[in-house]
Amino acid sequence: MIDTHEDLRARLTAIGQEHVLRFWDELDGAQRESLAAELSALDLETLPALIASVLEATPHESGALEPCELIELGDDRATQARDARAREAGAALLSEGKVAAFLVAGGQGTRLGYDGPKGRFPVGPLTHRSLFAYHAHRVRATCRRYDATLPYYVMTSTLNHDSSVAAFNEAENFGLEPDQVSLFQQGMLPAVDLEGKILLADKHKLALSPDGHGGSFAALMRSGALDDMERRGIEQVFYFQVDNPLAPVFDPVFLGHHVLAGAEMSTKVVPKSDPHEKVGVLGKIDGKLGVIEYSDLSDELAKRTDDQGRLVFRAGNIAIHAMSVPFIRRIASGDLSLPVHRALKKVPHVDANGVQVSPSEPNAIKMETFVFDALPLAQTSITQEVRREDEFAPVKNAEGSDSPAVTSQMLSDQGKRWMKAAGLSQPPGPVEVGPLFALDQEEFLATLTRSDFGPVFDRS
Ligand code: UD2
Repeated sequence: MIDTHEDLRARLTAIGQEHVLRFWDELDGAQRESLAAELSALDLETLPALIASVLEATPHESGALEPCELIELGDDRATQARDARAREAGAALLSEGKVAAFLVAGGQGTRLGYDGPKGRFPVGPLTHRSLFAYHAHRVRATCRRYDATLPYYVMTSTLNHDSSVAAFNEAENFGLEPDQVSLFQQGMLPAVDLEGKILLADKHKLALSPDGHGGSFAALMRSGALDDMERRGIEQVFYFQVDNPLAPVFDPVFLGHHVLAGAEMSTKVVPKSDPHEKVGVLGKIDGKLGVIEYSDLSDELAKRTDDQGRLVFRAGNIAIHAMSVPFIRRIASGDLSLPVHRALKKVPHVDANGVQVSPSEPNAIKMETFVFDALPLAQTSITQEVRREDEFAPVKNAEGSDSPAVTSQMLSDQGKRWMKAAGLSQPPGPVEVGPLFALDQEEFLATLTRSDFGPVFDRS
C-alpha cells in the first residue's frame, strides 16, 4: 500500500526528513508514485535511531581479543575419523532433504567494475562458465548425489534483481527444477549526509543502497523464503557468497560438524595467506565468538605468531556459514538484532536547488549490517578450518589479488590436482572440471572413464 502524499509528509516531518519531498510539485505521476514507493519500503519509525547510531564515528571497542577454537585441518587418522563421522551426519541430513542452499548476490560489485550482476561473470577457465552456473551446478550435482530435492534461494537487490532473474531464465534455471529455485530482493537503506539527512539521487529518487548481507535475515522472512523452508521441513541453511566459484555448496563434512555440535551458526575459515590479507578474522571478543574486520585488527595482533610460527589470528573468514532455521527465524523476527555499520562514501546526489552534485570528498554515510554479526548471538557455533585451494577463490578486484585471473588459475589448478591423483598427464594450458562431473577429488576418480582425458571434464 502506498501512503498518500500528505500522510507521507506528516510521517517524514515527524522524523525531520521532509526535505525528500522538496521537488514533489515538479514530479509527474509516475515519479511521485516511484518516490512514494521507495519511502514506503523504508521503516520510517526505526530510521532515526539507525541514523543516530551511525552519525558519530565511535572509536572501535577493542575488547579483549583471543583466538577462537578451531576444528583444525589435519591428515592424521584421528582427524580422518572425526571428519568421516561428520560426513555421515551431513550426508544423512542431505539425503533427508533437510538443507537449503542460500546464495547472497545483492552487492554492488563496484571493485570488479563489471556491468551486470556478478553472478553472470564468466570464470570457467575454458568454458567461461559463469559464477551463477558454478553454484547452480553444485546444487544440482548434490541433489543427484543424495537423491534429494534441495531448495536453492538467491538474494538479490533492486540493483540487480531483474538482470539476475533474466540470467536464471535464459539458462532455464541451470537445469534446476523451477520450484526448487527462488530469487528475492534484500532491503535497501538510504545514504545520509553528515548531518543525518537522507540524500536524493534525483528529484524523485532516494540515494539507496543494499542494506548489507546482514539484511539476509529480514529478507528471508519478508520474502516468504523462511516460511517456504519451514513448509518443506528444512532444518539447516548453507550460506555462501556469489563471488566464490569454489564454494563447496552443501559440504556434508561442514554440515555434519555443525549439527553434531548442535550449533546454531557456524563458519568456515582458511589460514590467512599473510598477516594483512583483507579478510575478517574469527576470534573471541570479550569471550564471545565474532569476526574482527581486517581494518579493525591492529598491526601487532595481525602479525602475532604462536610457538609453531603460525599466525595467532589466522582464521580468515571465507563467508561460508551453516545456520539453523530456528536461529534465522529468531534474528529475523527482531528478537535479536544486528549492529549497523557506517561507511563514509562519496555519494552523488541532487542538492537543495535541484543541482546534480558529484562529490570529490566523502560526503555521506552508508549503513549496512553484516551477517557475521549474528555469530555472537548464536548459543553454539563451530569454526572449521579448510584448505584455501579447494574452497576459496573469490572474484573481487579487476586486477591483482582476488581477480578473475587468480580465480581462473585456482579452478584450473584444482582440476590438475585431481588429474594428477588419477594418474592423468596434465596439459600445459588450463583445465576445467564442471561440478556436474565431480564435486570433489573422490568423485572425480570415481566418475572418470577412458574417454575422459580433458582438458574439459563435464557432464550435463
Ligand atoms: C567480505 C567480508 C570479509 C571476508 C570476505 C570473504 C564483509 C564486510 N567482509 O568482504 O570479512 O569474509 O568477504 O570473501 O562482509 N552482499 C549482498 N548484499 C549486500 C552486500 C553484500 O548480497 O548488501 C553480498 C555480495 O553480493 C557478495 C558478498 O555479500 O556476494 C560479499 O560482499 P562484499 O564483496 O561487500 O564483501 P567483502 O569482499 O568486502
